Amino acid sequence: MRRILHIDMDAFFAAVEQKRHPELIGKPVVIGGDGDPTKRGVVSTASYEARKVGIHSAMPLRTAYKLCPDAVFLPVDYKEYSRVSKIVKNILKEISPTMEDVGIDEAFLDISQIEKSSEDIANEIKKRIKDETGLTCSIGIAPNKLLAKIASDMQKPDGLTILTEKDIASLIWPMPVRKLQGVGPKTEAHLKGMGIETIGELASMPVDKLIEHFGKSFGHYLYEASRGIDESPLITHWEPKSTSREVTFQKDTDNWQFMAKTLAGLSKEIVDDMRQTGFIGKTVTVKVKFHDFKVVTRAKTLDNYTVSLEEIRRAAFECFGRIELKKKVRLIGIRIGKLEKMV
Ligand code: TTP
Ligand code: MG
Repeated sequence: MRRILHIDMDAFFAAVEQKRHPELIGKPVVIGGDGDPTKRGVVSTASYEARKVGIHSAMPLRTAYKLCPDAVFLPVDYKEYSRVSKIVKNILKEISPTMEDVGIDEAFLDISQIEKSSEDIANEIKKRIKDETGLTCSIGIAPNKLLAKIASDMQKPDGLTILTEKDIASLIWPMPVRKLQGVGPKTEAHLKGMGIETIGELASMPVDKLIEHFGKSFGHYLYEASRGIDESPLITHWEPKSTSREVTFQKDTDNWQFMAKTLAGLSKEIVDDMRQTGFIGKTVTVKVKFHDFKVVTRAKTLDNYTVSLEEIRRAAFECFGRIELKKKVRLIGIRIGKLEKMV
């Protein structure tokens, strides 16, 4: 039985600021733009005190200012948040080397092999993070990534939620469909049109019907996800049998054609590279890092090993198409995994 842990730091940017400026503890703190709420820009995050009056991520700073003129507004200091993030990731890697880094304040950890209870492992992580950074986090533990991520969000802040398959009907099914990874506003609206609002209602749909509405791949995904089924592996960055290329844009972009052109270029580079070194590969992974450093990856396993530019590019675009581009993009990358030496 797999045991997957998902960890997400609480009000991350705001908590880091409150830690280094203790006079801000207990106060409404809003992080965003260059910290001037009269200028354009959006809220990156807000302390829980500021959330009480309705301030949230992505809200214009000016709106936040209207809601709470007394809040402390601070600029985003990615350098400091990345420094703290590294400390957290190093603690996690010491607990288990199988870690998937999902962004500045999030990660998955495979703890299946550790001979301690889930609760003990979570408490050890919480204590070490608290000791070394002064911050709190929320942890979810479940048989797979899909459920672990939902679990970590269930009792924020400083939460610990352990889910088993038995909890799916009672705890997951009453939740809105949006809680499922990959279900964004568009899918939510489409499902609503079909009379489906909760994960349980989604689970009552026959797979054929979902495929009819959402295509084979996503329809099948929804069918399984609504049942809490997810066999996706952790994508660790030290996988030796892979090759990757990525590009950080000079300016964050929402230009689809520009991103597509970049992805096509990266596919070509990676295929040239594989041909030169004599490798063939079977899985294609596309990674997108958004302006807020959140990372989304989508992978496709091909039916056969290949070094065909056309097959690899097609798979890359299929993966790219499954990523919801609702925020500006900072980086795009491609990786070919399961490499084999050509004989
Ligand atoms: P989140 O984990 O989504 O938010 P959070 O850690 O601030 O709060 P929570 O306790 O609910 O987890 O995002 C992590 C950091 O990423 C957040 O502190 C700031 C940044 N971020 C943005 O810059 N813009 C955004 O729209 C979001 C959602 C996050
Ligand atoms: Mg967080």
